[in-house]
Amino acid sequence: MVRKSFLTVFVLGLFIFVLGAGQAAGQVVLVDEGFEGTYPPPTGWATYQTGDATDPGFVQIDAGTVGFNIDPHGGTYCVAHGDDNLSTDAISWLVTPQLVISNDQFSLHFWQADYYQSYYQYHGVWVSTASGDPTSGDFIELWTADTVDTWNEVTESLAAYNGQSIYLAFRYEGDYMDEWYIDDVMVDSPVPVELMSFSIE
Ligand SMILES: [Ca+2]
Ligand SMILES: [Ca+2]
Ligand SMILES: [Ca+2]
Repeated sequence: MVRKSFLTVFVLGLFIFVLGAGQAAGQVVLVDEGFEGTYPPPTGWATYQTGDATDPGFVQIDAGTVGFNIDPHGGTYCVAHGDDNLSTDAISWLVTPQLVISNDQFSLHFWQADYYQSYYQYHGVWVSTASGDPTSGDFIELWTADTVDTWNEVTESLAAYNGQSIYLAFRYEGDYMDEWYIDDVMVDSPVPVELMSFSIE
């Protein structure tokens, strides 16, 4: 029994050592965007408005921006779509740079909140394996949900896109509907694939 306990501790220690070393070496961060830099939009990102012609689209705001009601989640700035009173529905896109998804552990994480929260019409994240321009018609819906007026994190697996190059896009729709706030967007693969099947005998 003594020998077995020793072996267990030794193997467990080795496992933790390998896992610790592996995480540092294996993490891949494709997007880490807090919208603190110049806008519009961050380098490699793009915005599109495919609905009402006067839609201002996603804008960068801080805690003092007139007409907005939620402070950024991290840092000084975030992006938001306002409750603009237009003639027809806004259809607004905030598109990431092209991302190479090289294993099945990648996921999207972002923080979100809304204001005038009972006026929800549509918030979504769309994905394209072809063009990053929404007018090409290549984007399909990856995620959609209403939210609340306190910051909350969304995590969505990108495992289905392993081996592909993709664009992700935040999509807002509405005419004098809610305000949608987005901050601290990450696309990463925190754990290398080869360690996921490691087991202790
Ligand atoms: Ca920020
Ligand atoms: Ca209107
Ligand atoms: Ca809501």
